[in-house]
Amino acid sequence: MPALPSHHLDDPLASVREATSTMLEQRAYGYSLPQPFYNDARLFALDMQEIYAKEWLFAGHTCEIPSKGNYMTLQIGDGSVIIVRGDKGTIHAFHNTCRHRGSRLCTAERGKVAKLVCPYHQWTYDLDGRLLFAGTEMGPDFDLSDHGLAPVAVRSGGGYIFINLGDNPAPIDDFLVSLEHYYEPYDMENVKVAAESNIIEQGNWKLVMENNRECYHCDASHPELLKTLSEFDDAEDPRATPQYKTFCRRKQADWDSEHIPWQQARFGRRNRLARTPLLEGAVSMTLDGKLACQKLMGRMTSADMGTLRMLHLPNSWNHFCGDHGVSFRVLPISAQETLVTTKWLVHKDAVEGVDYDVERLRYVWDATNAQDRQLVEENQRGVNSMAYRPGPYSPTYEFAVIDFVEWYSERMQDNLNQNASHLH
Ligand code: 3BY
Ligand code: FES
Ligand code: FE
Repeated sequence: MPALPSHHLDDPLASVREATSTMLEQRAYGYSLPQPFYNDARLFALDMQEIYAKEWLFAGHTCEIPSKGNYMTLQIGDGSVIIVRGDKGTIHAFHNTCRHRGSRLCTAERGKVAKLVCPYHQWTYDLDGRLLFAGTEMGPDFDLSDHGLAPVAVRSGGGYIFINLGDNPAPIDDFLVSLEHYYEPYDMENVKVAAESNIIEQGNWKLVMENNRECYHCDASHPELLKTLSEFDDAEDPRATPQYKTFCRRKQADWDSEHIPWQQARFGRRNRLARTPLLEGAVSMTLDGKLACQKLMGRMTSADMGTLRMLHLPNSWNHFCGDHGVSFRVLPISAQETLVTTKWLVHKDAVEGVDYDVERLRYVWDATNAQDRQLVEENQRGVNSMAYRPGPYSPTYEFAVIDFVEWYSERMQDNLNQNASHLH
């Protein structure tokens, strides 16, 4: 049998890396990606290695693990990750795999524990990942300190928890400082998740993100959302009319008087923060534009806060009104399956049935998610056609999709090159 070139033995994805790098070099700016980026299982494996295992990911909110021992888990590709609150409020993250024979430690999506105890043979870890106990049968040379849980980098800001599975995470500090600033009015330690939805869309995660980055499709597909949301992202939008700009300036002056941040902040193409007005007369993303929750968030004194939009590539977008916030988290499952988790947040003292009605709170984004899911799934089915070719994005309606594809291509290419320089 002829020997395989050695690099193929080391790395089953070696040929995919080369092909992907070449496709990215040759791709046309402003066009959708070549077909394998959306439907190929090997390219999906590369996405998981080079993007999801190396870039900062939005994982969840600090309010979901309010006190010591509270944990949550999430699935990133083949691996599960535990995020747990330890001593003095510190947040730790670990790969959810026991150092004995690899069993998953935490099997639930969330819970509260005193210690992390493996369900298989009861090896017991402290909340900071140190192995405390492994029975009496591991032999004389066994050293507990060699068998702590594998850590995952974790940072938080403005109530948002981010994790990074890589060995060498890029700095994220500037963005976290900004998150603190923009979310300060919401007092994110005193909010709660009032509702959550988990949808599995039959589409590649990049189609999910691309769909979110444009409102070209909104007019035809999102009647509920467009009752309150302007198709213009903000006053800088190329389509913003003079009237809209004047309207923005009036709102911005109101927000300034309350010290509510609204200015657009960007961190490369990865993050964007900006507060933009809702349609005139609307104060919340509901069908009638009236409040969904009577108790406002944080230190808000007026409901008329527009929406604070927060983007985090590769996997989150967010809208925060004065009375409630909505966060979205995108986790790929396979080349053509993606989990989209939506969480509706309100003041932690808001009372269900008194201050808010869950059905009303979630109505608009449930409807919008269902519509987007259909769009993404039809996009995927069409992209799978033998006749699919990359198509042009609109420079005025889809500039943010271009930004996403540019971010993705650059991160993929950079991370591939870093691997190459490690190997040689
Ligand atoms: O999430 C947003 O901001 C909207 C909803 C639909 C399209 N997108 C730009
Ligand atoms: Fe965890 Fe054995 S696999 S204790
Ligand atoms: Fe949409």
